[in-house]
Amino acid sequence: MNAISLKTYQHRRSQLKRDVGSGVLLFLGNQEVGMNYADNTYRFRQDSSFLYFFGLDYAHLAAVIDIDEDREIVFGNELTIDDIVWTGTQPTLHEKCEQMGIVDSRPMDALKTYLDQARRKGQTIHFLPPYRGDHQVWLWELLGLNPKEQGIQVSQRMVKAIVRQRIYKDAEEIAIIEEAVDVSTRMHLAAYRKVRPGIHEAEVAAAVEEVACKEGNTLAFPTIATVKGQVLHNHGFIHTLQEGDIFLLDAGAETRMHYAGDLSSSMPVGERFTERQETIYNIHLESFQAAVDMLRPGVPFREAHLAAATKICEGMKTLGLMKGDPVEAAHIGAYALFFPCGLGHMMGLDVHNMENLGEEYVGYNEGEVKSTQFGFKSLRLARPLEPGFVFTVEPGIYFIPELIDKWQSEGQFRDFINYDKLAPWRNFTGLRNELDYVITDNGVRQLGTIKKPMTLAEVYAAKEY
Ligand SMILES: [Mn+2]
Repeated sequence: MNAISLKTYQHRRSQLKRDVGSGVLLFLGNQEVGMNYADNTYRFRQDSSFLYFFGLDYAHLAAVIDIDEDREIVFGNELTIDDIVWTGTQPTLHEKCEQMGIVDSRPMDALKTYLDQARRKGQTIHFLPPYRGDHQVWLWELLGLNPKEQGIQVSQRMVKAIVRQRIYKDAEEIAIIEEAVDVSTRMHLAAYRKVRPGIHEAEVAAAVEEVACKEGNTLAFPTIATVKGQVLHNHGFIHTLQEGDIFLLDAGAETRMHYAGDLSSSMPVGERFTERQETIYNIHLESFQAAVDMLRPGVPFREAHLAAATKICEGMKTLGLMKGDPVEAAHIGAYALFFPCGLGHMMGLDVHNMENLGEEYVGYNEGEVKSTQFGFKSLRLARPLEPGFVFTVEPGIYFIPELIDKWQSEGQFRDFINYDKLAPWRNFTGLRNELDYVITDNGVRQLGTIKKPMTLAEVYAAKEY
């Protein structure tokens, strides 16, 4: 298993101190969270920025980097005998911190005192946007800010400095991400073997998740395993697979180091796709390739998105479902009837990397405003690509009956969409593939050492029908 070296953690903290320049950086670690009662908790997941800078994968910790005093302090409590009886023992707080190159550890009670003193000295307390209720309450206790005020008081300086670091993946991180992608690919290969008429979506999901779980990984996000792929986040597992259906899987592993893989596959439930399904699948593959052909340093990801959207419009035009100039149809947003989401997103410690810090800081250049138009508003990544960026590419083609009806009744993009030709396609459902990439100094590299089926021939060969 690849890991991150102590030197890297120390370097990350030093760079952050230099970049923010002054004040006190407050990091709240995650807590155990009750699912239906306090002692029955969700799987513990440490906050990703906490992991990135401190590497401590334990609940109930906080950390402070006091830039003005040049101090790094971790706050936490030692286990009580009750904790040890129920959950076993752990290294002491001091031992945990020493492994991460931090010599100063203090009881959790001392955190508020430390922050109060810092504020009395006139130091700025920088903190990140809270995404959990318990962090909002904690910030209220520590800083006296009620949750409504917290959003405005979030430190943009700290957010931007963290994004500036976490957005570039170094060789250590890429090696771990590649492990996650390989596990994810094997999860998908299990689905190609499992999918057939008569079995249930839940059986495929179980086969997929087994691959991740039996090697000690977890899931990077809830699995999508469905024959209703037009519902973009379909987590229900309620259908039985039937001959003629398209099965869509979107699933990925999170390694023990908490880096994510994220892949999607579409396959026939039967031996082969129907002719119509093959046609749409191939239009989708062309759009995928058009996007990948754009990927290199300096090219805005928005351009790759538009290249994929243009190919979809071209394909729809050959089927008579669209008309007019495909380039224009893509640029004004008519493509979004069939491709209502973005082409991809940053990936790292989070499957949508750093989305908690604010999508506009991660996926967009400073000063660049995200569109509010349907389709473009779901483009999570738009900025020019740089070496070290790790992200997904996942164009799809979906027929969403409710969306078709809405656009038709509103007369949206009537010059580009042949609504009268869409009736026979309403129940087509949807399909996508998704792969993960890293931008290199002069191009792009697909992540993973195992091939995921993409072409029709590869898809059919991967099925054990
Ligand atoms: Mn994705």
